[in-house]
Amino acid sequence: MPQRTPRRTARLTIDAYVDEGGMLDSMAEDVRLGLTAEPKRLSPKYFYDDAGSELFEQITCLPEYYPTRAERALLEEFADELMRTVRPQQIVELGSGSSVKTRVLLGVSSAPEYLTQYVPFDVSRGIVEEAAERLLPDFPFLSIHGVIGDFGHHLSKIPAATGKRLILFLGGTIGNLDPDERTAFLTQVAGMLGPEDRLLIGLDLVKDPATIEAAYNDSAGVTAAFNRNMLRHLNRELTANFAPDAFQHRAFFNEEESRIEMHLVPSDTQVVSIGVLGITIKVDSSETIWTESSYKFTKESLHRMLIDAGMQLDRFYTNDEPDELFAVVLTSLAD
Ligand code: AVJ
Repeated sequence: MPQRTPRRTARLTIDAYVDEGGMLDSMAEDVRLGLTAEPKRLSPKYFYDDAGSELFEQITCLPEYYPTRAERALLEEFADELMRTVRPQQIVELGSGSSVKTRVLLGVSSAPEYLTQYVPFDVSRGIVEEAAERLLPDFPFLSIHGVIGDFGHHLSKIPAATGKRLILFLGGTIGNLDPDERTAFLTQVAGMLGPEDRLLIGLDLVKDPATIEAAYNDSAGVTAAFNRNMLRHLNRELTANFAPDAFQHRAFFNEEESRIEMHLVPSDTQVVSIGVLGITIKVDSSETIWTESSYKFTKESLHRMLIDAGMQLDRFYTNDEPDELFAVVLTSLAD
């Protein structure tokens, strides 16, 4: 049963399976595990409180941060062909956020011929409700069924399709998952697909390290603020006393692992008490707190990732000019 009374109108349903209380408990446990681990780590999902989501929106508009623009250009260029190829009855979007990009797919002229349902799946109820309010008037042929949950526990709550299903996992968020997590997640998503269904993934591509590093070290310092803001989020939710300004932002491209690593580096040893956990942790000046990995793909690593999850590549869409910045890939169950 959904945690909170489902919201229902003729064309809108929202089922919520997570609530603040539950998220706080799992946050506290995640933080205890991460900050007592070696090296210290925190999950990138804790970037996204309201202030963090706002800072991320700013990041997507930065001249150095190419992924969002590159993905949008690809969706605009190939949306018609993509939708005519798949003709989905249901579109499910994992990590839907503001659903701004999704409009490009919902807006193709052929959509009313086959598309009847959009299922935004996100951990934030507010952002799903706002997105639905904006979409419903513009797409009268569509009903929206929002599911508020987290990837790890609530994918099974996604309503069944009555026809072909197209699942979207856009924005390069797949890059945040470490290889094992990625295979486990993709295998779970593969379990939601039948032979006719498709999965569309947005992923960032390996390119010259300077271009990648610039995207995470913007001259305006927005990414640095986004990184430090995680500590403000923890201070508020877990009654901690991190001094965010005592931590430097560091983001570099680890070529061997093909990932951007974002870290918070203490300018000197920090002793932090975390009230909700009743613990005090020391972040030594020689240590860092690893806050995000953002993996970049090649065609080889993409193929390997799909094969490991029992999937196959159908279409590889990438930018011509400037070349191969980002890719949107259409995939299906392996034959
Ligand atoms: C939203 C996860 C795709 O990894 O590029 C942006 C988040 N982190 N700048 C990414 C992010 C730093 C972004 N994703």
